[in-house]
Amino acid sequence: MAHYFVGDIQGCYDELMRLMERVDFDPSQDKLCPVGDLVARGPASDKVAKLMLDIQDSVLTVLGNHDLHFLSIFHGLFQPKKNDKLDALLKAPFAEEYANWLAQQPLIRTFPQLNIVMSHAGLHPHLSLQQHLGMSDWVQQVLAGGKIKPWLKAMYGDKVNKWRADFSLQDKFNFIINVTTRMRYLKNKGQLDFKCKDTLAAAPDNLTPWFNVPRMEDADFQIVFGHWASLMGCVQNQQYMALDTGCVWGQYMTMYCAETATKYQQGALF
Ligand SMILES: [Mn+2]
Repeated sequence: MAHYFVGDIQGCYDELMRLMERVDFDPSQDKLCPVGDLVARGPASDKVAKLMLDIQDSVLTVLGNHDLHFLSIFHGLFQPKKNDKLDALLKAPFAEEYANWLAQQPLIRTFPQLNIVMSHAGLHPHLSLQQHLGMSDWVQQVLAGGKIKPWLKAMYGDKVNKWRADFSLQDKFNFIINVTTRMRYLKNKGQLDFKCKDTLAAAPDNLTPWFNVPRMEDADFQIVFGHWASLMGCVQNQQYMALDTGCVWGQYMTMYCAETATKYQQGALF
């Protein structure tokens, strides 16, 4: 039995299948742990969604920004854009089942036996794991509770960029979602920057990648995350494991077996 963490899939079904074949993935024993952004932009979001439903007892995922965006479109808050390439999934007979399954998924998952915490974008260095989990557990209950439309509708925007003790409920909801699904760079007081997606070398001086800001908490777990394709896996160490290697942008998909610390790559060049 092994846990296979995998970077942003974004509808890249073929690469995912080839990786699962390479590791001889066995849904009766193994766990597939995608870092979120399962669908959107890639060629076969419908096939990825169907696969997740088919093997859902073996899937441990977290929500990414594109997953939340799919839920917003599914619930009628936005029209899908052409480049989202979500039409086939939205028209599929299992679209509602998929949306319901997705709405049950958490923003953060912990794997105590592996000493791993997984979040699509990461964890804010100024907050403890317990603070993160308190908020993300609550958001999971809200999303799974059925009345998600007003929360999703008020989720969009860049206003909530910094932790405050006196948050309204909606601001708390937006903050933890911004941290766990959108964060890349932080400004010097820990405010989230929502614009810069650059490589570390190209970033302006006033921005620091969230994982280079010292963590407030003296934690010994590894954070597994995706979301940041331009990192191209350059941050893979005992503390931080960045798995988005831009498969949907013509690069490759990365799978990481935690038990053996082995990485597998699949894409145009492999
Ligand atoms: Mn993302």
